[in-house]
Amino acid sequence: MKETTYAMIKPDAVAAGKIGRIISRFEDAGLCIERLELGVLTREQAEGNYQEHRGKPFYDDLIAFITSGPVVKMVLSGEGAVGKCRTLMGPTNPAEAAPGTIRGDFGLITDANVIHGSDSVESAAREVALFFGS
Ligand code: IDP
Ligand code: MG
Repeated sequence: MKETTYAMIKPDAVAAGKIGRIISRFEDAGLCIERLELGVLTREQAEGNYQEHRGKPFYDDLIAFITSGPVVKMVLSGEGAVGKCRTLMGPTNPAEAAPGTIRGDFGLITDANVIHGSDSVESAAREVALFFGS
């Protein structure tokens, strides 16, 4: 089924100059880039994106990190786009991410793990609205 998802290149990967190579992974996999924007998240956007993690030990560091510099916000579409994007990303901890995944190739630690992607169709709709409006 054709789906829409939200993905975001995090400040570590933008600072490391990996934007083009990461976007290529999505394009090479056949996902269509519907929206694309570089910018620094507001605190409200960061908290909205990570509301499920509020109160966890890493939450304050996560909000500080994700607002620490520019990110690349993207809306991607295609067959099974939500799961496809997550597969291309690899697991949350880059140390456990296989070579060939974005986190496996460009990341080292969970705190700065290169890329965000919506985890469900419902999260995707919420995150697209949060960052691009509905
Ligand atoms: P995901 O990004 O793979 O969906 P989530 O569990 O939703 O992973 O966590 C959101 C983000 O919070 C992660 O991408 C990572 O940046 C950060 N994070 C998650 N767990 C930890 C942790 O145990 N320590 C530090 N940061 C974490
Ligand atoms: Mg998540």
